[in-house]
Amino acid sequence: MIPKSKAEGVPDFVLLNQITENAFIENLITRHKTDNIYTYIGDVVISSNPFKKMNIYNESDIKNYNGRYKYEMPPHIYALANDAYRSMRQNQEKQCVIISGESGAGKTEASKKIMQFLTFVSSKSNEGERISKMLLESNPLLEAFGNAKTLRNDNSSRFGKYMEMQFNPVGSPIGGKITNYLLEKSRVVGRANGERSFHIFYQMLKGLSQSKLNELGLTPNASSYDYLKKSGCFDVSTIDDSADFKAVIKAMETLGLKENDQNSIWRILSAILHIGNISFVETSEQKTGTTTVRVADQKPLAAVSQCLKTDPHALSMALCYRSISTGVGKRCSVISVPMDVAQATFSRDALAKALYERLFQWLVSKINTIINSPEKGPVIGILDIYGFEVFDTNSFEQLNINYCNEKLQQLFIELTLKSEQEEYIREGIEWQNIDYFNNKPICELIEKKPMGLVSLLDEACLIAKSTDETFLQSICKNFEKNPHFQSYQSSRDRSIGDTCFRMKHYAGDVTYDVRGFLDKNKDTLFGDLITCMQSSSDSLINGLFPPTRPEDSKRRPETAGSQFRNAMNALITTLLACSPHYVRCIKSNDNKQAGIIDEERVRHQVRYLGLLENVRVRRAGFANRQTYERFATRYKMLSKATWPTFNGNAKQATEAILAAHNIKKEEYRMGKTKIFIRNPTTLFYFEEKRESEMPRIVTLIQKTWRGYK
Ligand code: AD9
Ligand code: MG
Repeated sequence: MIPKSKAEGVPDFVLLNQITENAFIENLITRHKTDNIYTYIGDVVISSNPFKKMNIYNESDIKNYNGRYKYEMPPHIYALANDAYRSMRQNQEKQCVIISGESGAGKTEASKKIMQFLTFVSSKSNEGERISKMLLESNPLLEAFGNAKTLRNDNSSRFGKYMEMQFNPVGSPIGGKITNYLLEKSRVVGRANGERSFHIFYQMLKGLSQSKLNELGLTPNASSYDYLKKSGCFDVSTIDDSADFKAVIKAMETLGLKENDQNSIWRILSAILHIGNISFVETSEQKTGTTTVRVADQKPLAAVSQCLKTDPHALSMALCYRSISTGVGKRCSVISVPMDVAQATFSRDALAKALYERLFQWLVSKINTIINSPEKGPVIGILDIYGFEVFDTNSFEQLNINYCNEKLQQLFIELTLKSEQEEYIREGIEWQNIDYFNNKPICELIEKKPMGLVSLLDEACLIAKSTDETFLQSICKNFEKNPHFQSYQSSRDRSIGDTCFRMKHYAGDVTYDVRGFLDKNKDTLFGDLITCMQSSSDSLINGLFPPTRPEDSKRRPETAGSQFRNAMNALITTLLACSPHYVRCIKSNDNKQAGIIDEERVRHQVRYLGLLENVRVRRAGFANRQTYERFATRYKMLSKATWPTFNGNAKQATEAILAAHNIKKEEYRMGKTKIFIRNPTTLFYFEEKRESEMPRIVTLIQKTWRGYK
């Protein structure tokens, strides 16, 4: 590691004189203040958000880090990207980069820097460059549709993303695949004051030409649309919507999204804005004495129909009435039941959310068909999710987001704190146990079957009489004794409202309001609206609402909560099949301010991320371990005792190689099946020796071969 002056702190927390929380935080603050935003804990990169442009991401920086060993250069996210790339090529193994941290800590920025590095160093051919461009361009496109300004972050990811970059065996990019996780679609119809809907709405209003806007029945004024007006935030000082719109168009062009598709996209987005302007009024039919609702103003309804290419009368009927089947078999008949204003408004919002969510899914699938490669090869996956978040009011969406963060923390614990220690014990290495907070019980509280929170919510959704309140009663009863769960009844804490429960998450307490939980979990879109969308003459739009397959019509659709739980578990399985690399992002302050690092906020994050425990395990432990077979095979040519032939087993060969190079005993331990190396420098030493010996060995082999002839 490059020695650093004391003024800049130590580049790896393992090098601290004393492993205390104060020393850790002091070092982090010193480094942040001297613009050293990256620091290691062994292989883990700790990144503190500078909230200002840093002059460390230039082409020359990429070149400097390309192919170098970590210890040769100051800490950088490029060094981690370089390690992932090298490991992938060397071992032909899948790699993944797991980026975690709370909302606004810098995950999305980190993921983009990693992609920038990987595409730059790997694109050596025209084809490689073409693929790289497409992979990079998927970012602005998906950010426009999937990110939004929240109170925590001006560019907050409202969906989770796992981007796999595919390479061929020589390390050239051949394609990619994006897996997306639960989009916070409720944002389309409403959000907290001071927040915005998804960027693309504002970009479109600012970026489309006046004639195009006229064609779509739009005005450039965002405040004309109820869905946008609600939260009272239109412009954001750090965002240039017009410039971003241009970037979106460029991305669409690079990815080959045809004008046809682009037009359908603008029409769907415009339709959503018009849908929000539809309101309903009650009308009483004097003859029959029944009360029905009708659309109050035909103008937005006509605009929606025009954009979606559907019949306005059919749309109006689908919004105001609901078809219900009665009877069974031959006696089955369908009756049309009028809705009340609240039901019609609910159903209207469900349509807007469904259109947006399905459009987003279509976009991801479209990008995937464009970038996917049928060729098989090693991949590097980059995980960029929504960070842990707490607002004044937290709902179903926050529960899912925070559950996702719990799962990633659990993975980190499993892989770095728990399994590392367990492996020492299994291999018979002397070890002093290091304690850490394990968040597994919190994950179980949410996901366990059949009595976890998600299952209880599903159960409530199945019972016709259930309400959000009865669901709350049910969880309060079931989790009464759970130390990670609190309600007003169990704690008598008045700060937990009557419609709320509190979870003690690894990253802090969050109070969730259950109002809307059942509806959000059921995620119903009435059949009449689906039929109406299927009748659209636009193939992109009707394609978003495929006919129900006969085998699915009998099954209950999976709830949003279950879907997310299953997707999270599938994600963990995917990540476990890769060699992991970690970036842990720290939010330096809550005001998005450059030059400020808030000690208390940082202390809180250092605690809940378990960073000190990470340093302790790392420092007391061994940086590298590998099986004797792998070590001996890789370095056998570095000792006369083992090259060209050796008669013992792999463990004996390993010992012989270490002895030949006078590696001190405290530098390594011999386990039952693996060698444990304390310092990465020892491994680098062998790697460098191997590299310099290679030409000689190759010549030797070639000579021998000629000899046979
Ligand atoms: V969320 O969970 O999606 O709400 P992220 O993704 O963790 O969150 P993001 O990467 O979007 O946060 O970073 C927030 C803001 O911090 C960015 O918009 C930048 O203004 C700022 N930031 C983050 N990382 C860097 C950096 N390396 N250099 C400069 C940065 N600014
Ligand atoms: Mg993000």
